[in-house]
Amino acid sequence: MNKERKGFFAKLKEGLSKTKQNLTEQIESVIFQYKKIDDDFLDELEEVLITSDMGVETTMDIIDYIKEETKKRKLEDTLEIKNVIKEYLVNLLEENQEETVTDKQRVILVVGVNGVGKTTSIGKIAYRLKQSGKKVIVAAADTFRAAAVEQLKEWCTRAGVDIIASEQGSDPGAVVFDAIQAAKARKSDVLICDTAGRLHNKKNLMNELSKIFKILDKEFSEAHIDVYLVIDATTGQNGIVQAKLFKEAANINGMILTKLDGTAKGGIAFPIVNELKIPIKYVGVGEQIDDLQDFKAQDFVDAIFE
Ligand SMILES: Nc1nc2c(ncn2[C@@H]2O[C@H](COP(=O)(O)OP(=O)(O)O)[C@@H](O)[C@H]2O)c(=O)[nH]1
Ligand SMILES: [Mg+2]
Repeated sequence: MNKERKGFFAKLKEGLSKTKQNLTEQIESVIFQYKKIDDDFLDELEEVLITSDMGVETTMDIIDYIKEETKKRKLEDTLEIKNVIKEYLVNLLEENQEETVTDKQRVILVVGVNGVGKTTSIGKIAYRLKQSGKKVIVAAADTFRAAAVEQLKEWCTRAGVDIIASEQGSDPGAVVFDAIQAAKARKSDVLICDTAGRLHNKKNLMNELSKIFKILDKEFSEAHIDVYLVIDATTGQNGIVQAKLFKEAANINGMILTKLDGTAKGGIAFPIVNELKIPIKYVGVGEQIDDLQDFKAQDFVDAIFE
């Protein structure tokens, strides 16, 4: 690891220290309690995983994998199981993980319920893209609250990128329309759209998002469009419920997991990816502009398990 990587990893590890306590230390206590890999050990491990944030489905998958690998590799000692679990989790998180490589202009539509960290994450992404030499425009399509536009403006000033905004209560679709025209005229590399997180019900959500998608389709069909869902790690299992709802309402192809700093619930990343089959693209590890990292499966698992 180079120095910068190391700094990122240290930050991630520090943020995930409570998750480590919650998950790894419990797993280790079962491993030390039992010496041999047998049914009693597996039952106990299953219980620990379920009561952590893994959830039933993912726990069953992990236990099945352990059983298979134990047989295949003729494992006997429980001490070997931690690495088997890590291996399973890295593979799980790496599935569908693909970097976006495109020559087209890009659009990132950021969705998620109120308070999860959409606006903050947009500020951080805008900053990162700008730092890497990209021309970025941000669309303030959360027109529901006046404060939302002000907050986004502040982030854009800090990041040094342009923002397209309208007054509170205006049509989010109109803002996106204007932003698309600006993106074309100014030849931006990436247009990032903020959205309101009004999640009364699925129909409502679909209506609001589908308007934006129609405009993108019609006005900017030449662009590469990503839809990233922001999930607040501190909400634990509820994050999975939100993610499922959004997946039904929109073509989500990436997730941003925020507030990993200081929560014990970072393990939620595993069942979310397992149940939704959507890759995590970024993780939020604090409130500062540089507190957003590319998601790296191996680093994430190492930070929790080492
Ligand atoms: N500790 C921490 N706080 C965060 C993170 N991301 C966002 N927040 C905070 O979460 C709150 C809501 O964020 P905001 O971006 O306004 O959420 P939005 O309603 O989805 O746009 C703010 O106080 C942010 O500072 C993160 O990664 N770590
Ligand atoms: Mg917001």
